[in-house]
Amino acid sequence: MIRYLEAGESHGKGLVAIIEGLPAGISIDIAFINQQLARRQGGHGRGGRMKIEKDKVEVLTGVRNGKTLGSPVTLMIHNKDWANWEQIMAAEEGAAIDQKRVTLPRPGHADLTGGIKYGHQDLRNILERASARETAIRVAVGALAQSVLRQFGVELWSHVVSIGSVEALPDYTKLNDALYDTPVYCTDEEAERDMIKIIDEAKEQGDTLGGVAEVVVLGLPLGIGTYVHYDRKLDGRLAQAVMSIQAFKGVEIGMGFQAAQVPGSQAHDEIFYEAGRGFYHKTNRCGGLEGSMTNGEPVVIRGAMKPIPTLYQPLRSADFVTHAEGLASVERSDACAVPAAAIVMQNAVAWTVLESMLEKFGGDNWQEVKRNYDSYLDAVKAAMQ
Ligand code: EPS
Repeated sequence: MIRYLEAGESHGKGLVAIIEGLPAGISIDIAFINQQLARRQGGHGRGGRMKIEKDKVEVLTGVRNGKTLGSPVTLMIHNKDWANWEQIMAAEEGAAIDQKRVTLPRPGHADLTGGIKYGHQDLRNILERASARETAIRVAVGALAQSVLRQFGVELWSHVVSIGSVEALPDYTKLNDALYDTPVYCTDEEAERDMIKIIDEAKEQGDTLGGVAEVVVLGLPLGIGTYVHYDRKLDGRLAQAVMSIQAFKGVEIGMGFQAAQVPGSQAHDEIFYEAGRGFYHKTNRCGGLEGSMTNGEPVVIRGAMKPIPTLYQPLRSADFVTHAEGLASVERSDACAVPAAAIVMQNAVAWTVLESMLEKFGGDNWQEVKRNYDSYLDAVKAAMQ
């Protein structure tokens, strides 16, 4: 029911998205979108590009006087770095095309396979689109989704649960705005100190670090998603959303992989009933999803990010054109982007949740959606009695 297409190169003019299917009359919080964009740029371990950019969204179409019109919404983020790349990245034919040519593919990046598959001689044509710069526009789209979800009373939070070998003991009472003023968006102060230390060490050695981020979705009613068909299962959709973020190699919901190691008696959430309250659980091992549907508990999802493949101390590679031995290309990189990736994940999850919400409660305008939503909540309440 809602969909979007986004485009843009890392050093091109900017990144754009066209979102289609949003009901009319939804309040759009542009300041909130910009806040999410600023958080994506943050985190200890970010590199030089973030000193150049100050990402701000421009709403080109589909919103008037703070509210959606029901027509496609177009978002744009301008790349400030474009000023330094205008000739090299120009759409027109030009002499600057061979400046900044890339021929030494980075192990772990899209460079080599992309070059062969798309038939390019200059691997810049691959890295420009494969770059994690693209996540800026995904955050803008997801932040718009978050601003809609807040009107349903749904909130999302993200935090870092590990970086390299340092694991945090999460404190869920610290999931609030103040967390994003801290260096690594981690709720465990002792782990935070160790994380900063290993990021600094990795940076000194020209190396990079990955980690695990977690997103918590609060306030979702039960019954979002469905068990009936593979492509509408919410857990499957969430996994796709997370795995499509650059450098993500794993995803877990609730206990995740740990559930595979314990007997069934320790893997499930027993059901209780109390008059007035209805059915409830005392645990949330399933991460708020049973039968691919929300069960009314917080949705908890984790994503594992591998270390960024652009290393200042480059790995061995072979030249794409001459086949000569060499070291992988490096222009600029981040020693660690896990805090930023947590924000990307939060917004990727938000879009997918909104998609499933509007599939169930959709309408042409917000009043219609809200009526559908409220009457469903009444029906759920009645079914609990
Ligand atoms: C990024 C922008 C990129 C990198 C980084 C993330 O900008 P540039 O290529 O100009 O330095 O800083 O992406 C990667 C290291 C990568 O391998 O994709 C951003 O906006 O998040």
